[in-house]
Amino acid sequence: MRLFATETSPYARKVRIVLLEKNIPCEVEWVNLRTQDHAALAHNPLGKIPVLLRNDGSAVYDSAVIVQYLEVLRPDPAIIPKDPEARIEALRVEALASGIMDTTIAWVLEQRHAADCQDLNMLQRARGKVTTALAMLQEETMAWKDVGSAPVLNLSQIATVAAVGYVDLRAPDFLVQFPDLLAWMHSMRLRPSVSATLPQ
Ligand SMILES: N[C@@H](CCC(=O)N[C@@H](CS)C(=O)NCC(=O)O)C(=O)O
Repeated sequence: MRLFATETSPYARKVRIVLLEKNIPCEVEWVNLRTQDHAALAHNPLGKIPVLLRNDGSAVYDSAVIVQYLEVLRPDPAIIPKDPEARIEALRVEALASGIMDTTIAWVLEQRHAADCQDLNMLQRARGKVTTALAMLQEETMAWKDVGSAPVLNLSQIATVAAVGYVDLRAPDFLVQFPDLLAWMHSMRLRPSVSATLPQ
């Protein structure tokens, strides 16, 4: 199997952590999204990464679908709870984390416009949404104090690491008001799947 990814994509990082936690061998091909004809385009017409190319040549995307595929491919160790209520809860946290990624990326792209062309309302709304969602993730992490040394991480924790790691990379100011979340992230760096996928 081959994963098309970039080193900074939080969606790809979520998948890379799942692969490491489940010990699934997979080649990673780094893609340059700035080029018109990057390799992932041949497998996803939307040109988005991550894309997982299976050994039979078929492609799986987006990141949430890849995670579900990997859980079916290698059910043990499980990262998604089997209990229906716990499962929905894990998928909700994954969706919250994905929303943080989407909104932070939109904020970053808007910030790249010349100062007099930026949509200040949009920037303010995006910042408000991300910080409210980060406050919710900080609450979640209160119950995850010792997961750094757990046998396996679960999807909620993996998605949280990927989302907060991206905010820390691109908009570290947003995190200043969440010292407990930052401390939790720091403690997670001891975990090999987390340290091996730190965005560069
Ligand atoms: N919902 C998708 C989002 C993937 C996504 O937006 N990836 C970004 C990189 S972080 C991308 O490929 N952007 C290039 C583009 O949109 O053309 C997922 O979860 O995989």
